[in-house]
Amino acid sequence: MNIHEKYIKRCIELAENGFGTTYPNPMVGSVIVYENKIIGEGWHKKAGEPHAEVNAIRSVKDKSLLKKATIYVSLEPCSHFGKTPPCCDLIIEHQIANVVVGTVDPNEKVAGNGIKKLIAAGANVTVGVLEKECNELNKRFFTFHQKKRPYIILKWAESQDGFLSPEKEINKDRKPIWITNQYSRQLVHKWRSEEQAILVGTQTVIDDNPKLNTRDWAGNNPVRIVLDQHNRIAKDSFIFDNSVKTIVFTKSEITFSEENTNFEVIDFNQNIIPQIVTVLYQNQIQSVIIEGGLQTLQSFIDQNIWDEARIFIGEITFEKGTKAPVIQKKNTTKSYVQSDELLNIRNHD
Ligand code: AOF
Ligand code: ZN
Repeated sequence: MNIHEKYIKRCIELAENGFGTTYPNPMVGSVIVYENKIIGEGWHKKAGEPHAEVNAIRSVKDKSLLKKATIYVSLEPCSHFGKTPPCCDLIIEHQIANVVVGTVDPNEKVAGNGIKKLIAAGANVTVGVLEKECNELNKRFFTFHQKKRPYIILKWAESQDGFLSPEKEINKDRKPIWITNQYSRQLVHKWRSEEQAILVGTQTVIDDNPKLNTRDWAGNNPVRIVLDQHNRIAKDSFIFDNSVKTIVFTKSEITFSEENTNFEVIDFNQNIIPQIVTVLYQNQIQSVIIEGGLQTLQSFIDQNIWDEARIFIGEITFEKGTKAPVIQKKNTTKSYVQSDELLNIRNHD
């Protein structure tokens, strides 16, 4: 690891302090170095509040050192007036000699303009240090701006022999059978709290009546997205309990009582998967976790509209039943997290 990488790595560490609080902004960290010593640090804490570079510059005690210093930022300094003024202007105002940038900002309002502005002002600018790591840090923000859709995580649990659920005769009372344990359940609630939306298909709601909230983890509930093409879901299901904002895609006229104010009903199109991701994009939703069932998961896989799959593999065997979704795709990487119970697949398209 060279010197630049060392300090950008520190920027990433600082940026991570903002996990969960910066939305819709990205997590960004910045350090200021003079004669190989860090003289200032900062990170972006919350949208509307100062950006990382501003906090880093403010933290430097002797501002006269800035002219000879290097500012490191995990994301290109912004060039636009958003909720806060451009970071570029502040860097130029303090005449900071060197700027090292992790990765270019995918936001159309910036997208290279920050770098151009700094170069035009005479700064010595280096771009693309630990670029992959800096992109990974804000995978949701990057996907949202580059692909004009949310970052999509598919999640399911399958038996040792590859089934989502056992055959109906075996499971006569149709109660959900737990493939995973209480710890994985808590982990799933943590995952839910990290994404802005959660989506399930009709059959999953009919079979499991899920709450789709984060009751086992301290964190925000994601917006619930439900597919109910033919209005088959009972109105007394938990997902219609008005406790969390819920978006329903349906072809039928669904009416809710006046107290049910937390709903949005959207016309179900023929081309439902692209429609969902467009609607989520229009709602400024940067990420979604999809928790079943088979048809819903497989549709996203078949249309190659997904970014990550998290698959629990239980010890139980079912022998017969509903087969788990299948991912047959070249451009992916597979890794097992904590032994062989959790498989993570990343889609690199
Ligand atoms: C930076 N440093 O720490 C962050 C940046 O509305 P604003 O003013 O907060 O601007 C938000 C946009 O600024 C955001 O979409 C992203 O492009 C950039 N975020 N830029 O120089 C930071 N958080
Ligand atoms: Zn900025």
